[in-house]
Amino acid sequence: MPVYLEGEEKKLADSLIEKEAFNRIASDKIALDRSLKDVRDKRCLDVEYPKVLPKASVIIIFHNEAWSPLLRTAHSVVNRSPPQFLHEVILLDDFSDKDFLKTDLENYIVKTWPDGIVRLVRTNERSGLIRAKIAGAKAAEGEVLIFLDSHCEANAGWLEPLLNRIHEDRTAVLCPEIDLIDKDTLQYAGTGSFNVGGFWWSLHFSWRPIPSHESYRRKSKIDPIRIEPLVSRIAEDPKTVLCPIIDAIDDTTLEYSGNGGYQIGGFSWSLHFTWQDGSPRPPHSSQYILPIRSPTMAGGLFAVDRKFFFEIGAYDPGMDVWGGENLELSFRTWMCGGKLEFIPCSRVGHIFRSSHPYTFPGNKDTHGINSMRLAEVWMDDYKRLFYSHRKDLLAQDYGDISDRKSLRERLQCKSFKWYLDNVYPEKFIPDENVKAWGMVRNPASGICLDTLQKDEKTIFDMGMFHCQSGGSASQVISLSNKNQLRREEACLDASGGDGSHISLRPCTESASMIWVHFKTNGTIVNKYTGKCLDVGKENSGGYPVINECKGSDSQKWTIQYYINL
Ligand code: LR7
Ligand code: MN
Repeated sequence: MPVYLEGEEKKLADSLIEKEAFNRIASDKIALDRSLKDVRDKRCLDVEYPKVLPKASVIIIFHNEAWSPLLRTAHSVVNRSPPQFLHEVILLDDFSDKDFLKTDLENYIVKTWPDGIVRLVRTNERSGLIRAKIAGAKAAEGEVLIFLDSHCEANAGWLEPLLNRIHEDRTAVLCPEIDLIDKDTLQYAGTGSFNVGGFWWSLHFSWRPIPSHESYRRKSKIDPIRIEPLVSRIAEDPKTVLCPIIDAIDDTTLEYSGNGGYQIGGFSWSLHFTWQDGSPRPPHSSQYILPIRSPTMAGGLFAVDRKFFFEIGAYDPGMDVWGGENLELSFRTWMCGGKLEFIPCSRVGHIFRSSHPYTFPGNKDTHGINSMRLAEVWMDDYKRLFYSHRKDLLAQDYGDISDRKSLRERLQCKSFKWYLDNVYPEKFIPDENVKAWGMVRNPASGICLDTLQKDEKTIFDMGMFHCQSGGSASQVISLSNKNQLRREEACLDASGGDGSHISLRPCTESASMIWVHFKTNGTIVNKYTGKCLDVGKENSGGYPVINECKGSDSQKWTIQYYINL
C-alpha cells in the first residue's frame, strides 16, 4: 500500500526528501517486515528447483543508510529465503557516522536474529561502494555471493532461481528482475517489462528492451540459428509452405535494407493481400522463465559464484565511491569467459532515489575517473568514443592500472570488438559501419547541425550552430548504412510541411527518418516528405528545416568524414 502524508508530516517529509532523496517519514511508517504482492509471472510458480543448491551469502553494503530501508532489506532477505539456502546476511557498513548505526544497530541485530544469521561487518575507513563490495565478498563464506543495495526488498521466491542457475553454470553472473519501490510513497510496483542493460558511450548504464536476436535465441532451442532454414524446415515437415522474410530494395537507391519488423500476411474483405503485425512465433511459456542474456548490469543487485567472482578479478580496488564498476564487471564477465543474465522469476525491489544522500570525499567526479580506468583497461580503441564525450577528462590522473591490465592478460580475455560483435551487436558505433560521420556542415554559412547539448533521452528539435573546428560532441552525427542521420540512440525525423523543424527522437524504421545524401549536389533528401534539409532563414543559433528542394546554397551539405558513400 502506498503511504500519502498530509499537513505538518508532509512538510517534514518534503524537507527530508531534499537531504535523503527519498521519503523517510513514509518509510518509517511501514512495517520492517511488510508483506509484498507477489509480482512474478504465474508460470514461475510451477518451476521445481532441486532440493540441494549452493548456499548464499547476501551482502548488503551501506553508508549512512536510513534505518527503516536498511533493516527492511535485511528482514526481506531473511524472511523470503529458505533457511537451508541462506548461509548468512552480511550488513557491510562502509564507515557510516550516524549514531543510530552504531550500538543501536548492533543491539537490534542481536535481539532480532539471535541465531546470528545476520552479522555486521564494518570497514575502518570510508571505502566507497566498490571497495566495500570487495570487503563484503572477502568476509563472506557462502558458495554464492548476492549483493544488494541497502534499500531493497527481496520478493517471494527470489533466491532459488538464482542459486539454481549458478548451480547449472558457475560462470553465470545473474541479476534479479529489479522492481521499482517508489521513493515518495514506498509502494512496491513490478517493472512488468523485462529489460536488459546497455550503456551509453559516455559510460552510463541504460535500460533497453530485449533485442530480437535474444528473443529468438530464447524461443528456439537452436543456437546458433540454423543456416538453411527453408530446406531444413521442409525436411522436418513436408506439408508446410514457407516464405522468407521479404526485405526492401529501395526503388531509387537500390539499397538493400533489412525488413526489421517481422510481419505476417492477412487479407482484406475486398480480397487483397495485407501485411499485418505478427509475432514471429507464438509466445512460449519458457520465455517467462528462461534467463535473458544482457550486455550489462545496473550494478547493485546480482548473484555470482564466490570463487568465480574472485577468479575473474572481483572489482577494481582503484575505483572510488560510486560509478563505473557496474560496466567494468559487465564487460569483464563477458570478455573473460562468463555470461551475464537476468532471471525473470527472481524479483527484488529497489528504491530509486533522485540523488546521492552521501558525500563524495574530495568532490571528485568518481564516475568519470572510474570510467577512465575501465575504458583504458577493457575498451581497446573504442575508448575513443568515451573520450569524445568527455574531452575534459583527458587531463585527469586515473592512477595505476597495471594490475588490471595484467589481469586481462592472465585471463586471456577477448577483445572489446568481440564483445560488441557477439554480445551487443545492436549497439550503434557512430564511426564504424556507417556511410559518413562527423559534422554535417552547410559550407555557404559555416553552420553545422548541433544538438545544442539537449538531453538525448527526450524528444527535441535539432538545432544548429557555427561549426566547431575543434570538434564538439554535440555536432557529431552519423549517416548510417540504413540512411538514417543519427546520434547514439536518436534519429533525425521530418514529417511536416515546408519550413518545419526536424526532431530528434528514438530511431525507428520509419521513412520519415530516412535521408538520402547526394554527394554530387550536396542535398540531403528526406524519404517520407521528399523535401530537402535546409539551413532555413536564420543563419545561426536557429533551427534547420525541411523545404521543397530547389538547389539553393542553403540546401547544400557536406559530412566531415565519408567512409562508404
Ligand atoms: O561510499 C559509499 N559507500 C557505500 O557503501 C557510497 C554508497 N554506498 C552504498 C549505498 O549505501 C548503497 O547501498 O552503496 C550502495 C549503492 O549506492 P546508491 O544506492 O547510492 O547507488 P545507485 O542505486 O544510485 O547506483 C547503482 O549504480 C552504482 C554504481 O556505482 C552501484 O552499482 C549501485 O549498486 C547501483 N544500484 C543498482 O544497480 C540498483 C538498481 C538500480 C538501477 C538501475
Ligand atoms: Mn541504490
